[in-house]
Amino acid sequence: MTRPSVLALVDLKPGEMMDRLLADYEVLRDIDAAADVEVVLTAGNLGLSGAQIAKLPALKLIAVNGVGVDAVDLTEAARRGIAVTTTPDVLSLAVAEMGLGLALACSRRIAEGDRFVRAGRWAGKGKLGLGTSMLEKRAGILGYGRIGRRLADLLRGMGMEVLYTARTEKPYAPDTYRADALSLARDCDVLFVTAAGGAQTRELINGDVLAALGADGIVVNVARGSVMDAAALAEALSCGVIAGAALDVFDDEPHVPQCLLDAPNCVLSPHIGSATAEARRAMAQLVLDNIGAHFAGRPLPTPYEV
Ligand code: 8YV
Repeated sequence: MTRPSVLALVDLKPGEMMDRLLADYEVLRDIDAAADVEVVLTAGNLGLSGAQIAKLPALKLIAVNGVGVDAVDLTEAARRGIAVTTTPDVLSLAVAEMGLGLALACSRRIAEGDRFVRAGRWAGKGKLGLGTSMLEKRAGILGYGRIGRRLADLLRGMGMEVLYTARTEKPYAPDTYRADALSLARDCDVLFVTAAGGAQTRELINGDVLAALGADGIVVNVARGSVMDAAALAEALSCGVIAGAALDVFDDEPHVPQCLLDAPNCVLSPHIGSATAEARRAMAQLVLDNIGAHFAGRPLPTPYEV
């Protein structure tokens, strides 16, 4: 019996989840040799462009291993009647946890302290400056979706006052609403970016927002690099407009702009927000469930709906 074909632009992790894909499907890797393929597997930060969709005339399903669809040409997918699925909820805790870890790494100088010890500066009687206590500060969440709310739960549970901004105020939210990024930044000390990427949020964190965050403020981005004006951020760090930044995502990954590599008090990580064995296994399971449902003619478990 011939197995259905899937074009995999990325691997599922851990390896045994990829083995399951390979066991059930004919896995193709070359988009230029996949004209008959109905399903493509891609990542949130990789997506599928209009030019790629045009190479796949038989395409019926874009299965995203992630929650971001900003890199998928949704207009073209809708025009062609191509379904898009994502992996919501199962990665929220991992990404929220990463935001928390990055904020602590920056405010408590953990990453800097690691470099300090390894460089022999502790042994050489050097001094690492004082950190600040994040948990005694107010948190601001920009983007109050699944990940933002999960992060808010963690921060509130640790005793922080939490404020948020989103397109609209959420009824029954346990946290305090601010109408926009500027007023949120003005009223918080640690600003967490969890908003979806795309045109609507492009460079929402600009020089004005960073100035409003203030000289003791820290910004943490676990969402998309596009939400941040990287040049304005580097400038704000260099001039002491804000105290620090911790970034897991960048505009042109895996390339990190030199200005951020050079910026002081800037903790960098290689887009690993959802990269826990637990989250990635659950994400892969949802991908397999969606692909399986497509070929069985069943409703897709987690379709992305605009
Ligand atoms: C992943 C992401 O790094 O969910 C997203 O949109 O960017 C991340 O969770 C990516 O999708 C890798 O699979």
